[in-house]
Amino acid sequence: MRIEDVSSTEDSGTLLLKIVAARLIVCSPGRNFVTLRVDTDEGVSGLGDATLNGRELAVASYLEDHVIPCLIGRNPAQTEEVWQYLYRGAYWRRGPITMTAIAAVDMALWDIKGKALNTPVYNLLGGASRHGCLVYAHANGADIAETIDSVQKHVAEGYLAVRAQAGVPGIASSYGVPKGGKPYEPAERGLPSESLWSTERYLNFAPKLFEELRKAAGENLHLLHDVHHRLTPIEAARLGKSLEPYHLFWMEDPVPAELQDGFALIRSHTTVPLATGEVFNTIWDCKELIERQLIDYIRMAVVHGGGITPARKVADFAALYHVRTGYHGATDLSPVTMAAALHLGLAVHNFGIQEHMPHSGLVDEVFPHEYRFEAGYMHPGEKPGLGVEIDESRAARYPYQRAYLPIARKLDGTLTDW
Ligand code: GCO
Ligand code: MG
Repeated sequence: MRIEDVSSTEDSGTLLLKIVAARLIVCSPGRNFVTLRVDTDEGVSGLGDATLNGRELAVASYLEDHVIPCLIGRNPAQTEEVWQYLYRGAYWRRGPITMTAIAAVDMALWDIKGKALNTPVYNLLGGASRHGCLVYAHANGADIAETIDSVQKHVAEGYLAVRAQAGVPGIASSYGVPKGGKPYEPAERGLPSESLWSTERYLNFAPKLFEELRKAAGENLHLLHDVHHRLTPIEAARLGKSLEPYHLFWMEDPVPAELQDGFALIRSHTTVPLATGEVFNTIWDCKELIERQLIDYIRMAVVHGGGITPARKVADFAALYHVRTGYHGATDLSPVTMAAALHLGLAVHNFGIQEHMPHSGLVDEVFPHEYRFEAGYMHPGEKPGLGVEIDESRAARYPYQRAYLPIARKLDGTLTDW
């Protein structure tokens, strides 16, 4: 094979497919999703999620204007080659827009590869290492009593792990708490809404919440909590210590993760397991955290971390350092990402847990899928590829609507991390 033949369809074994078209489906069945569909000359097509909450059209343009023209004629079986072409070949690399766009292509190509070989994607990643992926649900409430009710409701549905968030007394709208009895959904149409934050009130309240939750839920339920990047390292250390008696499964995003030495400070004070990475995009955002064993779970999602190809490598790297996976799975990640995460989670040895915030019935109708929940675990299903389709005529009924995540301010008006 000559060097110039590497990107051609020749010489690549039995899979001689060619990409003949790729296009985007942007829809808003309650919330926005950007989906890439890649078609091949053999009639096999694949789907990839390209949704970046609140910045959807930037990724859509990156794909439409810059990536799709480069895909035509390529062999979709060459997942590694195409990934390197889009990552290295752009010269400008990393960042959420770029990596979400590359992830969409990568997912779609794995989907095609699975369908062409007539096997679910997890078989291409090493095969099943477990019977299902342990998932955690979201329990929210305006106060402790409501949160306990919500946890118990999820336990009754079969969940073995639950993330608990509650309204902080004296703060009008706390992170993770639903408004007006609706399920929690952070993105809102119109301009960004504003919420308030007080570290002092939160730090006084959070241990009481988990003390009551442990009493109500017993010792065996896995309890998780998301701090959503709001503390300084020493504040997070205090929170971690105060939560130790309630043995959380993890404390998530205690601090913004730009200054990663902060995690060393937290670690030196508390044994609460730490999870971070939902806003990361490449291994370079988490290499040090993993290598220095400063975290226990890596949350970088398939969709925002460049796809299945790099996520598999990050998981294998993390395994060397006793770090397990705990992928982001909020409702702003489409069912295509949920499926990709489950295929990967079923296969890698160091799977930890998967976030499961179920999509609305409307979203499930637009994206019919094979994955299923049973008794605390999820399974990606046995259908070849990723096992997710898109009903384009339904999707067309829900056109894109601009939406933003909220912003947060301290009680004196200072802008802070949401
Ligand atoms: C989580 C997340 C979400 C994010 C949301 C942003 O742990 O599920 O923190 O609630 O805020 O995905 O788009
Ligand atoms: Mg989070």
